[in-house]
Amino acid sequence: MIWRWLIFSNAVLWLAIPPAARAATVKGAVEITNSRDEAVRKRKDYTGVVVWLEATDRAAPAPAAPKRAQMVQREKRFTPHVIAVPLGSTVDFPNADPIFHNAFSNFSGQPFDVGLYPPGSNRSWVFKKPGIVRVFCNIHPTMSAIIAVLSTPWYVVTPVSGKFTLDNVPAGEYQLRLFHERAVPENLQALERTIKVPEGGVTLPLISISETGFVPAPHMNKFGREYPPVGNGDTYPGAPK
Ligand SMILES: [Cu+2]
Repeated sequence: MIWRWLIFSNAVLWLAIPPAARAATVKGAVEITNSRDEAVRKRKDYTGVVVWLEATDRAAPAPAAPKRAQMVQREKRFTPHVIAVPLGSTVDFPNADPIFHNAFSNFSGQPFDVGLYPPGSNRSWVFKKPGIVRVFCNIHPTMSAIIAVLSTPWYVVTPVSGKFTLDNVPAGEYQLRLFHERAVPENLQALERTIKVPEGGVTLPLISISETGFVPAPHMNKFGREYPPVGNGDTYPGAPK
């Protein structure tokens, strides 16, 4: 009898919730193909793909509340390498290295420059424009990272497995959007699609992202010039002589 009562009471609760508030779960997975990246080829490392949904059958809802995120600089790397944050969020760039760094971006997403700063200190930036921000260091040409600034509440960055879950998605119609730093824009656009999310949620078919056509290109420093030759790259205050 108890189980019958439980089913009945849960059903009553379910019916008491207005349809728009019955948020569903969207599950899916990405794989990365045609990659020259060793981690992808050898370990099937599908980390760092940004997946997000934009409502298409109603007015866009407010983005998630701005948050404080962190991108640490350690061993001349930005960690995590890819983050996604709601519009208006603050990103800290703590310098955990014994050397100076200078995070900046001069790409179209949102140019910023936190300036040169010493070991053990932090600089922050508030990201007020939605888009993909490509982050570099003005001292070290090999350092790069991605910050996806999103104006939608439904977004995720894939873990190594490539599997993702988007929670609290109200039933409706959405544009599925993707970003992967080693996929050319045409390949990503071809994968974007309209999806219907029913009240019971949905599991999407595998999303296969090809890196075909991707050519790693050197970027300029924040002054729009080439980095000094290797060996002279650490010409910052306090650099070893
Ligand atoms: Cu650096």
